[in-house]
Amino acid sequence: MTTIHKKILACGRLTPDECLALYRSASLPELGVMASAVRERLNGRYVYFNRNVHIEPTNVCANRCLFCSYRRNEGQKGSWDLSLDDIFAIARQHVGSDITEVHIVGGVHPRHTLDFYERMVGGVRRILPGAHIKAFTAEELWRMAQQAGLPVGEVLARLKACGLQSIPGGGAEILNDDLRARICPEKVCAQGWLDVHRSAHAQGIPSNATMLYGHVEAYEHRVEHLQRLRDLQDKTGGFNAFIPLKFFSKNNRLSATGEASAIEELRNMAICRIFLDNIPHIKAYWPMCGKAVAQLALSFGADDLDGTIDDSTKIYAMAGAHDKAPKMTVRELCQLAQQSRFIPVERDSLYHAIKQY
Ligand code: V47
Repeated sequence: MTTIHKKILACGRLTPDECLALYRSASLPELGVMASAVRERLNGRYVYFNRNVHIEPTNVCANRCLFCSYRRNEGQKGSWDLSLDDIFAIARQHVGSDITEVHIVGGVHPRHTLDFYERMVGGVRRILPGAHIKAFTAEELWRMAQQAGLPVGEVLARLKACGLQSIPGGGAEILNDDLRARICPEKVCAQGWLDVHRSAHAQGIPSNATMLYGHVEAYEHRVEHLQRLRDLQDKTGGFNAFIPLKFFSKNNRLSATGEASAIEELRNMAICRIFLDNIPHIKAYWPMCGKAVAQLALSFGADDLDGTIDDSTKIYAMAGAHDKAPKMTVRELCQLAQQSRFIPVERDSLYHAIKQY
């Protein structure tokens, strides 16, 4: 047994150098054993999922991230830009359904004002009063604040008053400014992304964190990213889940870099679980990684499968993900967990158990 393995079994915390050593040399089976030990300590044999839908108001975006296959200019072929009425019509389609979460995320629209987003959240809240609203990445929130000339804390407070309950983990990409300058030059800087989350946590708004990997970053960048998240989580405790997002290479300006293998996806999942010992849940986001890898990921540290989705997100299909119309029934989600001898649990957005299967 290696020193790192012994440390993990003794509930020790990995240093960044140890994390880098795992990325460089640990084998997949070794990582599976170590990540499963951490996973079992934190989440037992449970696999969480929820009943959710996404609303993607627009893919018109002021940013031009090199990895993005989704963004369009205003009026460009393939763009969409929903009005508030369009958005409310989508929300109304779910009245009387069993969904418990609406995830709202889209492009950074060049012209919309904070008032538009307040009316959006308030309207969805009135139409679906029982659903949790998880909305707007740190990038979108930072832009709203810039556009309104307000501190981001005030933007968050105003959206919270309208019904915002948590924020998703997007826009993090890799939390290193040199790399951000190369792949997403217009986006908020690494510290800015963290500050939006810190501000949300201070107001009792929990959030998630992602990492977009498998493009031009080095293992050192991934370690720095994880370290910065772990440091913030030590201070606030506001992150519920971490979601590694493998870069998909179709229809974007980083296509030439190729894509990480399934082995690398599982290795990365395991290392994230091991290193982020203070973030309770690791999500295998199946519309991105596919159902088969998501199922395997449960044996490499993941304990959460996101949700039913119901064909409501396009971002990964546009970048080349296999599932062009992602949806899963509760029965299918339960089967993924049970076939791997885990116990499926339907959760709410804050990870309270609703029903164990
Ligand atoms: O920030 C963009 C990523 C993210 C590509 O919080 C790409 O529960 C792969 O953050 N290949 C948005 N990834 C999605 C997101 C998310 C998804 C699911 C659950 C949650 C949550 C959050 O998608 C972006 C970016 O990192 N992304 N383009 C691409 N070509």
